[in-house]
Amino acid sequence: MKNETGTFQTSIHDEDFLEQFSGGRAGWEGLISGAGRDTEKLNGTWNFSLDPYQTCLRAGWYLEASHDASGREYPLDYDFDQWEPVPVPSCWNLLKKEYLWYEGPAVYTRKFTYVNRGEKTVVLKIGAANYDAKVFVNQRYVGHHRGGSTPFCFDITSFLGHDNRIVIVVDNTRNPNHVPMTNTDWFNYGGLYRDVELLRLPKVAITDFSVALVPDGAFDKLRASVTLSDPSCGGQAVVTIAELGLRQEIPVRNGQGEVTFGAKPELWGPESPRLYDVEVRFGEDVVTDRIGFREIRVAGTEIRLNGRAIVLKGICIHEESEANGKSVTDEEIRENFRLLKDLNANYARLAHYPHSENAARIADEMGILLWEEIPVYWAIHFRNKDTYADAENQLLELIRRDKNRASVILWSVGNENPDTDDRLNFMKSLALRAKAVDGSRLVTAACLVDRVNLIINDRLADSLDVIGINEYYGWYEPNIEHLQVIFDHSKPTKPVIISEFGADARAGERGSKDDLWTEDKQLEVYRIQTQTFAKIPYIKGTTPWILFDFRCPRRTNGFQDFYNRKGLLSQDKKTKKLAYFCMKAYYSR
Ligand code: GCB
Repeated sequence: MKNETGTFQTSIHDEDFLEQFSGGRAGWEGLISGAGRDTEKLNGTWNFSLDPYQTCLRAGWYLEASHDASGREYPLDYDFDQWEPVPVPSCWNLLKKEYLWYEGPAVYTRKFTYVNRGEKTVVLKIGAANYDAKVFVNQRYVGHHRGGSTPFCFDITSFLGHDNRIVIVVDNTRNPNHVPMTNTDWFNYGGLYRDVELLRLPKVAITDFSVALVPDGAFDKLRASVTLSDPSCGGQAVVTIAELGLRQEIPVRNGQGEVTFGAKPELWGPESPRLYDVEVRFGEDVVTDRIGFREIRVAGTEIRLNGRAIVLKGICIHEESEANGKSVTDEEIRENFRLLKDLNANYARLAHYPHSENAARIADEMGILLWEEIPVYWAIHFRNKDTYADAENQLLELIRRDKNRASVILWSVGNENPDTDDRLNFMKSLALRAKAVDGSRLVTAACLVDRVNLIINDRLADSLDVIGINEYYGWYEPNIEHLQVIFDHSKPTKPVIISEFGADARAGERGSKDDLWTEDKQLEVYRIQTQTFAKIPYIKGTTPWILFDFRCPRRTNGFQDFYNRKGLLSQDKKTKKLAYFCMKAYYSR
């Protein structure tokens, strides 16, 4: 470490200080399944400080060097234990009024004791940190992660003692090379906003596994796969599904194993979200999960769930609550899904980035189908290879995390990106990658229409199973009759989902159907949009934008007041706008 001396002069004259933290990047391959493991949460009270000038990293605060080489006590600019106590998980923006708009680095630290209980490996797992996180344990740099919504792991076994200090520098600075880049239509919450936990693992651990129905239309086979922490390891893993009377060996070679075997589970679906207790063992290690078995395929312009054509009656949802920002509670997730069910819907688009892992777990239980997405949003630095690597890593982390969730039927590789060659290459590669690693789901993206020629014509569609279309006819696009023209001009050979449409209305604002920002105008847009969709046979799903109003720095007029007002409900979810009832009636058909 360059900063080891911790002197004033070395730190103020060194503008290359970040180089020392460029190694040790955590990625999807290091992500370890916590399924059913007895994990130890490091949630709770941490000490916290904003650090806008990155002084923790520049001056090496994490080294906790209180004396210089001559033994003199050094005048330190920090005092970890006196810093403000904050809850983890949480978003710092909502902890204090003056933190609301803060974007930049901030430092979290806490102490914890560790006593070995016979495990060989201890892994630190962080559910999400927006956007960049650098981790230090006991004065040593462990590694970093980038990407604001997916989990990551570090093996910290060799860093631990009995008494430990952890320091995590989280930085939510928006950056043109990031995924997403600087401009989005949502609030840039910062912080350690999901669980931080320790996993205790035996010498050889199951790092990843999946058990899924073989998608061949027969509904009589399962495929189980397993990956071990030691790539040289072989032997037999065992998958057990007691309720099906099944115990199946998985031959493992070079740390990997896969087997297909006969089984006739009750199928998972919105009407009967049947989940089975599944256990996978290898040697001393065991993971357990509640897994549903279902098949999702497309046939022509149909989407078929368990062999039957299905219409996806959905709604878009941002991961946000008024009180907790992105650090949503399970109860808040359940509340959203209850509202969705009240709308007669069966499906949600979790926009525009991976939501909490618990969202898909709860959807599994409640029988809700999901579209999950990575934040390849609007303009991205599509030529930049490093940006691609970041996007692909986020995609693979998401797939690895949620691949055992029956509710997840669609992976979306992005939203509303311009149809350029660079974007096509970038997103096509993501779509192919998603298909290659997960053959049991469909791949999609929220595309734009060709608004000049009024036709669905995105070149990315060739690489997708389902075409998502965002359109705002009647709102951004004034002539709502163009919608019908677009559908008449288009002859898609794949299912189309209207992944967004809508209009802003401040709850309680009334007027005529032509008055912007009123519930009446929003209702009118919904009325015409839904009437138009009803006549188009290839539209197999809709997710209006959006369930409830959400914070957005771009929205500054008096009706908006820094909220996007396209919600069917107000931001506190207490007021249902008129359009809510229109959508509810449409979905009851
Ligand atoms: C879109 C974006 C979404 C925005 C929405 C809007 O097309 O995908 O993120 O919030 O429009 O309200 O403009």
